[in-house]
Amino acid sequence: QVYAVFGDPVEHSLSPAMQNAAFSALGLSARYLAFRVRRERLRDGILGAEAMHFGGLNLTIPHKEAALSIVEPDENAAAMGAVNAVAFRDGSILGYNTDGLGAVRALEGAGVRITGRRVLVIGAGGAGKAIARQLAISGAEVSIANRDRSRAVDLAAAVGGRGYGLSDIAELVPEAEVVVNATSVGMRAGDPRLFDGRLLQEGQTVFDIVYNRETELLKDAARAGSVAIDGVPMLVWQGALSIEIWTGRKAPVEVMEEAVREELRNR
Ligand code: SKM
Repeated sequence: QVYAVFGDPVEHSLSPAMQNAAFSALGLSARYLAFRVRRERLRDGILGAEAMHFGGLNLTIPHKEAALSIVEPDENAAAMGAVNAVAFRDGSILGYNTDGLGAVRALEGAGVRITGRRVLVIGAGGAGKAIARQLAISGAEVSIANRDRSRAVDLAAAVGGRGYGLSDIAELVPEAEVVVNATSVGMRAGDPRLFDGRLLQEGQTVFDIVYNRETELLKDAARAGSVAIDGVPMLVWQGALSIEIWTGRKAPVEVMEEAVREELRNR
């Protein structure tokens, strides 16, 4: 059985290393590959994969939103406006979003209780949308801060939270119990800080979706004595939930996390 991630660019994807490790651990004879699929060929790619009886797909940048009009999204993916997992079932092409739940599982895995917690999500793009919605479903009190304030306000209205601009961040951070960076700020060395690290306090949890390096935000969090969670567990959990959708098997998350960290060390 063949599985794949479609993206453009896609060379950076850690999914092949992670998912192939998972399939081996599960004893499945399956292969997971990365394909560069151009934006305008997404439909061809998905239909081709279906024609060739692929087991399933993940979608990453820039395909998650466009896929909504190609596959049948479930309610969750439709509400998040993004599909990152595709399954082929009895002639139907089904779309799911495992990013939001992946983030929640990452937090829970680190021992963070979500229900009733004040959570600040920074960023209202694709990841921010999925994470904010899933946190709200899990019972968090969600605030969203975004450079374009109107996007934060729209997302907050959709999930039942509050929306702010980035200028409010200095007041929001100290009040939050959990701070989530759902932007790509920090992916590149030399990126500016999202906010002054001295605003963080002991007892807070900081979750940064960036997984390729230790960001300034995570360093600030460690200095402040708060719990710091990088983006690897979310990547692992979105992949694990994808495997569960495709195969009905429980995914070996520890093996997957080790495969991702090993791959990152070798890059
Ligand atoms: O949502 C995930 C996607 O399923 C796979 C991925 C990757 O391979 O880099 C990243 C995220 O967008």
